[in-house]
Amino acid sequence: MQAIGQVRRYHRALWGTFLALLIAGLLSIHLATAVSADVSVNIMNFSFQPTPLIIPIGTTVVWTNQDSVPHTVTSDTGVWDSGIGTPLQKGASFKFTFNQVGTFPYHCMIHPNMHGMIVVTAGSAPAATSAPTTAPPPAIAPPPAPTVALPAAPPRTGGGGEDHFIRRLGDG
Ligand SMILES: [Cu+2]
Repeated sequence: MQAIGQVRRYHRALWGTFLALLIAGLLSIHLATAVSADVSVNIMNFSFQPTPLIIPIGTTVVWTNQDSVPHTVTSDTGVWDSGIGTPLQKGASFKFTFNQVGTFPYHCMIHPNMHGMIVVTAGSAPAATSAPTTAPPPAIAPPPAPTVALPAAPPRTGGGGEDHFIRRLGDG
C-alpha cells in the first residue's frame, strides 16, 4: 500500500511539473508577442495610415513621417504630443505606448485637417491567444503481417542450374 501511495505522489509531482512548464511556456509566448507588438502608422499624403488603428492594450504605436513636409502627432485629449516645437521631419518617428483601454483621437497641429484614431482594446493580440497544440500525433498501429502463405519451394530437379554454375566457375 505504501508503494502505491509513493507512485501516486510521484505522478502528482510529475503532473504538477508538466502544468508548471505548460504555463511557463504560454507566458513566455505571451510576453514575446507583447514585446514585439510595435505597430506602425505611416504619415503620408497628409494623412495617417491606417486609421482607425485597433490595437491590444500595451501596444506601442510608431508613427513615421513619409512626407517631405513636417507633421506632428498630437492627441486631441492631451494624452501625448510629439510637439509643435519639434515636428517630425521626413523619415522621423514618434512612438507612444498605449496602456489604457479607450478611443484616442489625434491630429497634426500643423495641418488641422489631418485626423487619426487609435482604438485600444482589452484583449491581447490574436497570435497570443491560440496556444500551440503540443499533443503528440496518435500512435499508428503497424500493418498486420501478411497472412498469405509463401508458395512451397519447387521440387529440386537435380543437376540443374546450380551444377551448371559450379562447372562454369571451375572452367574459369
Ligand atoms: Cu501635418
